[in-house]
Amino acid sequence: MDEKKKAAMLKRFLRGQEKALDYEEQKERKQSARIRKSERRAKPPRRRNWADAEDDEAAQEPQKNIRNQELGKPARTPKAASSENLTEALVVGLSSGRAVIAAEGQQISARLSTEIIIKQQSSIAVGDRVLFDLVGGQARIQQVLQRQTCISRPDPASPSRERALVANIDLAVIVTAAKEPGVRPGLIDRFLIALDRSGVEALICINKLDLVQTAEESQALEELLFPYRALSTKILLCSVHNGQGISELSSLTSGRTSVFLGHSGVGKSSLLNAIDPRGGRKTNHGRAFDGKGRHTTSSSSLRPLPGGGSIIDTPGLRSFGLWDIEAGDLWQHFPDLAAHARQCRFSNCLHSSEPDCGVRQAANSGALAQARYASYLRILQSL
Ligand SMILES: Nc1nc2c(ncn2[C@@H]2O[C@H](COP(=O)(O)OP(=O)(O)OP(=O)(O)O)[C@@H](O)[C@H]2O)c(=O)[nH]1
Ligand SMILES: [Mg+2]
Ligand SMILES: [Zn+2]
Repeated sequence: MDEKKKAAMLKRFLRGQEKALDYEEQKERKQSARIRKSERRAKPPRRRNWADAEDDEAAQEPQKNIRNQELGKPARTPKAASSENLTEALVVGLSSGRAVIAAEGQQISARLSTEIIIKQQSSIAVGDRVLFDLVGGQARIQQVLQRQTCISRPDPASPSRERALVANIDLAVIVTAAKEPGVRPGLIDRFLIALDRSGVEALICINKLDLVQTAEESQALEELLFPYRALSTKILLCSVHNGQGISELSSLTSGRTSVFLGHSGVGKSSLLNAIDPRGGRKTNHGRAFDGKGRHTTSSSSLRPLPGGGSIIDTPGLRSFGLWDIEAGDLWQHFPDLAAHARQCRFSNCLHSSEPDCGVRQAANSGALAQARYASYLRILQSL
């Protein structure tokens, strides 16, 4: 689609949305747009690097990870509003200018304050704890409370802007399917780097194990997973269809806030339905010609689990690029690779073409999995 068509589509979409907003919201939108425009003029675009070419389709959704030390900052400057009128709530869903929040056992739709709207994609995410007040009988979110953890990425439509994916997560379940569409190690590696940087525990969940039927298929899967078995990250083999691994997944997520991440069609919503007795999440079969998903889940949503904790379903990611990571830091997020870095001649070795590189030697001798080293080099090149 050419730029002209895209712009016209966007205009039509925005016009449709505007009609749906009441007068006050329109005023807020216009004000935010003005401020955003002036911000864009003032700020140079941030550095980014694009997704692994191995990842499918558009490779258009780079990810920004917030470092642990940055997580201590509040998502935005607290407002000077009197805290007596403010009530705490949890963001369970988000749409443009609005959030669904859970407070005192109820779910309500709330507007975002102008300040939050301006930076919506970075300042508020599903999983955030917020303070809201009631203005003219309507809930309005005034403040986002300090986050424990946050996984964010650049806005796919405007990559120089940050978009927080989820907040306050204890566990991220990286879901991939043994078949239909198949395991994507490049994506697993990117998720692992991102989660390591954001301080969120990772769990690799290989779903659709029922589709692995021959000894050859089983061996091919084990070979793919072999490098990951050496890492401290837990790997869980699951099948929604025959129940394999479901009770373990249930107990691993129980009492914690977990997010399920992965490509479309790998079975994230199906797994969530399997561990949440209330089920009800929409699922859909993949495309017949390539087994890829149909992007059935269109927005992130959080649901509490009856036994304690909560789970967040997310839309399938096309790709998972990295942003805000220095080339020189990358190897530290590959623990298997880092184990050989001490043998390198240079302390600032990037482990690519430097002489006497311990990591490259380990990959050549088989002490380090070739696939992981190749993945490291691909990501390094993209930085
Ligand atoms: N054979 C098999 N099919 C499964 C399994 N789990 C899920 N599926 C099927 O895979 C398809 C996609 O499942 P979804 O749960 O919609 O996948 P998703 O990851 O939520 O996809 P998006 O919402 O598009 O991101 C559905 O037809 C499911 O029935 C499994 O363990 N085995
Ligand atoms: Mg889904
Ligand atoms: Zn080296």
